[in-house]
Amino acid sequence: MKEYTTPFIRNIAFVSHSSAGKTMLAEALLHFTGATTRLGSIKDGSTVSDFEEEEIRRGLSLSTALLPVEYKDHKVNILDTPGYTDFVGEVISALYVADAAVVLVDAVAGIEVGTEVAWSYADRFGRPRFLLINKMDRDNANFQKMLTQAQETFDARFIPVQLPWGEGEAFQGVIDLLTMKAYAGAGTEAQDIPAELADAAEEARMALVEAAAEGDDTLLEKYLEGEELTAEEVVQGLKAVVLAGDYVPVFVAAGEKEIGLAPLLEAMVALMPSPADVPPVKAEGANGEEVELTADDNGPLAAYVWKTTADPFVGKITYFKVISGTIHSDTRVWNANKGTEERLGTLHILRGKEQIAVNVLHAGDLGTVPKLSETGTGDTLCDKGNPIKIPAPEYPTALYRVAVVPQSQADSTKLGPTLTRLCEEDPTLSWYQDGSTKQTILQGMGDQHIDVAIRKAKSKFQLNLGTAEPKVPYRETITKKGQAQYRHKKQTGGAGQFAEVHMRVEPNPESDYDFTWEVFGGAISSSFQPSIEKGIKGVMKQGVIAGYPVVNVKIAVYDGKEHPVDSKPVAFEIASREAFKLAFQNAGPVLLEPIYKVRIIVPESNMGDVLGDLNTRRARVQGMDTEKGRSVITAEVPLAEMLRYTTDLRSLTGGRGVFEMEFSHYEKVPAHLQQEIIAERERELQAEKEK
Ligand SMILES: Nc1nc2c(ncn2[C@@H]2O[C@H](COP(=O)(O)OP(=O)(O)O)[C@@H](O)[C@H]2O)c(=O)[nH]1
Ligand SMILES: [Mg+2]
Repeated sequence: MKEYTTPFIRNIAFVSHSSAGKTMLAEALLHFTGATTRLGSIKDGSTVSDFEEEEIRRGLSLSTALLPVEYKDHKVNILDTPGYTDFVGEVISALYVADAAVVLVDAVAGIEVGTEVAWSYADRFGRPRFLLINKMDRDNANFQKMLTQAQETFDARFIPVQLPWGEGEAFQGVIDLLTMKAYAGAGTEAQDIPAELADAAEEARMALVEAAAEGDDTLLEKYLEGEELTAEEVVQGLKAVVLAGDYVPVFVAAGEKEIGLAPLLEAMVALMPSPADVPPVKAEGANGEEVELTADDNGPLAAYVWKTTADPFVGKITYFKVISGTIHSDTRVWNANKGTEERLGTLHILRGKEQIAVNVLHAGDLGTVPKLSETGTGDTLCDKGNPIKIPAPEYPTALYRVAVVPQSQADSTKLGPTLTRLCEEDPTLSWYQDGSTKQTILQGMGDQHIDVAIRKAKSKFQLNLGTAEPKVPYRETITKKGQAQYRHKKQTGGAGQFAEVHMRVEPNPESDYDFTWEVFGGAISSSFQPSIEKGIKGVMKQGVIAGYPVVNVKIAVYDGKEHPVDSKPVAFEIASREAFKLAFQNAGPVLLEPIYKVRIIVPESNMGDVLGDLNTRRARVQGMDTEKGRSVITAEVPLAEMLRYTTDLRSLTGGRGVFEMEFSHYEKVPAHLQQEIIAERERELQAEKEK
């Protein structure tokens, strides 16, 4: 592949709800520009973009693919993202390194939840964007209806740059308002606009020119004085309003039918920013000072790692964007986040899974490098003499958890390292060992997300995992003062054991554990204090009433008895364990449960159902707000009621609801539920005994 310098590079993310045709459009663009000789299909699993085993199996993009399209001396790096909301992490990473986005809308299905999610992240990162009404060949495709829907849904001004030439079965090309020409099929040849569309085109052209004039004061003056703007001036003005986010230009296409490709590519090259056209990236310099980076070959080297994949067959691949400077094959770079040097081998440009070796990548370009051992997603590669850290974007917190269970002894050994490797690839996937429930928890954005991760563990790392319901990490504490004493005595035959401990416990909101020694007059030698504390801490870990860790207690040992010969540390440990359990039982023990702050966004028409459902989940609704047909509900809900909410909300709203949640605090479990949990624990203990 040719070497491309900054002005000739475009980094463009294709984003939308699943199935709007992103992958097929990218496939069509590759085919049209001669990168491939044959148009792949989703049905056959033969697209360049969806090459992973799981993607082919599901007919669905699961991760972002890089697809460089070469057109008229330019390289358009398409980032084809997944649309299914479980994989939103991939969309976030892609939009973070893209300089612009094409938001696709299915011309029949219209704007869907995935479209809105992608739109909101494009807003967050300030990405200029196109709206593309795609699949215009479908029966009942309706350009005007989609345009109106976009205007009603999004807070933006839309300006058509193209009109469809026919709709549905009659869709045969695009009317381009920049050139005022019609383009049939893929659109390599300009022809006159058909007479029946001429008036509509004239009218739309006027609106377009007016929007373009806003891009520049001198243009606006010229326009207001009634002078014609030249074709270059219209493009220049339009590029300015697009970059500023003042307008979202609207296009039409049918990727699978290869209609509208050339005019779209022309527009991407002409109207979308090169990496040098966008605002500088704010990063952190060697002494924590802020540095601003622009896509300049002569700037300091700063390459941001936005994705890594670890495949046992292909090895590790690090995806980066050269934010500033140039990067060369076979050199050494400094990983500023890890504080370590990495040796770069051959740099690559990726096209789907194909790796194309290159010697150099210029500022703004996207590339990959194999086998970096220390570098992970979110790191910055730079010069050792000029360390720079580019901040990573924020990813949503987990919404869905499962407990994973290794299927064999061999799987047990591999569990930790494999989960760690899987999670390194994906900032929205994480795992931990829950100390209180003794489960290994894998958490992510939804059931499909977790399902894919578990399948990957099996196919790539030969790790077989079963799943189980995750238990809620309850905690135990007390509500009032309580005391007890316990005598441990074993003095028949051989060496005897003797210890007696008197203990008081009380609630302690300040900290989990507080111990005081109030034994006076030598009733217990203070040398036994460590054993007594050890006994208490052991019980606190295991729990007293339902097997969950004990928190927020203040303990005082105020009296006891010892025996000159038979008192030993172990005897005091046992006595203190039992004394603590008894005192705890006397102190109004309760279970605490984690409460999460939840924010739910649903169509207004689903609001009643969603609120009704929240009522059955012991939720405390804290706010409701409706804007542009969408309702936002905020509530505090016990985690126990949220374990399968991703699936439940999907079915409540026909897939049109989204939510986010984060841990807030622990709260007392209602008494009747507490009884159930304790009973469940007793059944478990019984079952363990019988084993
Ligand atoms: N009628 C029609 N169908 C299309 C078009 N583009 C894609 N499709 C079909 O829509 C489905 C989803 O396409 P895909 O490219 O995977 O969508 P993505 O999820 O946005 O990547 C597939 O069955 C495609 O064959 C198009 O231009 N017209
Ligand atoms: Mg796709």
